Amino acid sequence: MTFVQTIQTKPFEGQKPGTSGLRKKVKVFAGPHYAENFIQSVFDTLSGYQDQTLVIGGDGRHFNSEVIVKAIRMAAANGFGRVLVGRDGLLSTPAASNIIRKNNAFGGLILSASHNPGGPDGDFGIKYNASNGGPAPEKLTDAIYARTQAITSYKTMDGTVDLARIGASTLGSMTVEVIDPVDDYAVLMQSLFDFDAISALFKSGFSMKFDGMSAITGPYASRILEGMLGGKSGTVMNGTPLPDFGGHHPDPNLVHARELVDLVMPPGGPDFGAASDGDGDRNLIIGRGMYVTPSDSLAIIAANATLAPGYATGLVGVARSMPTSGAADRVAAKLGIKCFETPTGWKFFGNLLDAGLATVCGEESFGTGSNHVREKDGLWAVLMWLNILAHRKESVYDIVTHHWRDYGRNFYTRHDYEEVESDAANRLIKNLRDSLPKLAGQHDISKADDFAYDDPVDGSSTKNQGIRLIFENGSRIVYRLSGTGTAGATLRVYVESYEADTAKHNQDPQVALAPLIKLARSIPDIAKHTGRFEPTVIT
Ligand code: G16
Repeated sequence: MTFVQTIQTKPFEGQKPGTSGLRKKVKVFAGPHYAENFIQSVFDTLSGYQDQTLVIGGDGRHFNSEVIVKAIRMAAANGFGRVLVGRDGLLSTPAASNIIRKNNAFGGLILSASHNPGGPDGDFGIKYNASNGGPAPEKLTDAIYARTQAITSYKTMDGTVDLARIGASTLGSMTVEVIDPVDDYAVLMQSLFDFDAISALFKSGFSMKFDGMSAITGPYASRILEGMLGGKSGTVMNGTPLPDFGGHHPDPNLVHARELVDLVMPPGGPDFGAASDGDGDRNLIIGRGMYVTPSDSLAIIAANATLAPGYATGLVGVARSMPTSGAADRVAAKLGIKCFETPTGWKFFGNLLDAGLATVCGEESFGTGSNHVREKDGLWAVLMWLNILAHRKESVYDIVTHHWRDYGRNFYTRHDYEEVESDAANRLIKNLRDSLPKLAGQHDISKADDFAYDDPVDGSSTKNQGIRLIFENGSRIVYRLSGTGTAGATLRVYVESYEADTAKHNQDPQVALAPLIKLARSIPDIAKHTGRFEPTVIT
């Protein structure tokens, strides 16, 4: 017999969800009651979940299984009727979103700190996704935060939970169903993409490397790319999920996916390279001699999506986060559909997707996805690219350069200043905000503002989402502080400039954007505020 236990607790400071849930160091999460307080605060903020289904899964990082078991016990003690959990507590973020939707679940708890490093000294995270499969909207995350500040107790119960065996068992009066993490996701991908054409492409000798970055996507990629599509063995590298991601930073960008980039970029490398992050929602796309920026990837996907069976009837609209380049806007204009500009954070796409206003969404932060789930989806983007490559029978390089020829090129770069002292970063942003009225008119800046978003579906308004300096020729510099870091502050500086002249398209973005980059550093005097003369990461 198992009994509900009520454990007394006290609020913790700082359990405020950021861009994508609560992210803290493992050591913080491992403190007594820390994870429990947050999970109970989520439950306390929801209503009507009695006897309903909750999906639970995580990216397998250090401390994943411990928190999965805590969450299952608390779900049972709080009155959920059923928990669906991935075997060994594993579910990629997009797969979890799919399982929530497919099973009409009440919602889900996703345990991940995404692309942040793992291991005992790394990061951990928890976020709540609602019944649409998408991250909780701000109204809900604000309410969860308020609850974390007032919580006095949480409910849990004892009992064995065996995550290793597929099948159902009970805990108290709740059913615990352990499911295969990959099955449903693989079926969904098969329904969206032309698997026959992609298989034929692999048969024709097309070569690819997918870097699982020792994170969650490995098993998904191995099953789909090597198992179902016939990519040769070894197509997937670093395909076994490890709790510390092999000591690496599972962020699929040019810096952290160096091993893949060095393999694919040179002459003689494979035809196509791709990677995904810690929890499987981000993607990196490269071809021989061509890195595809996430902003360009979104635009190219939007322009070619009808080649995939799941999108053959066309797109209703496109959405991008504000700092993402305007390349997708040009495609949308040509297609005669709307391009929405939202704040950073996938949660802002949810309403547009639910209301049928957008089909494909993307962010400069290596995230692309569609209305098939309510999260960005790394492997989806890779399969979309494979679908495009299989139908167009051109190289990645040609597809990208032809896209620039047809639409012009939005040169783009992001400079990150990581682990800057928080007060200094906040001061820099405040000074910039204060100087907005006088910036317009200087340096050919036609508009200087702090981005605000009015959600066209629920009318909610979100302010202070990034300082924008927009120049007379349409070039932009954007400043914002990351909402996903766990140490100090990360200043992100986004620089973009449009070039219609094909003869100039082959420049290195750092060269093409050099004058703007100089201005981006000098206007707020980044060096003075942060003591940094160069960014830590350039993408
Ligand atoms: C999260 C969000 C994304 C956002 C990204 C970067 O990604 O889901 O929507 O673009 O963070 O946010 P920031 O610039 O605030 O660090 P992920 O992959 O970490 O879940």
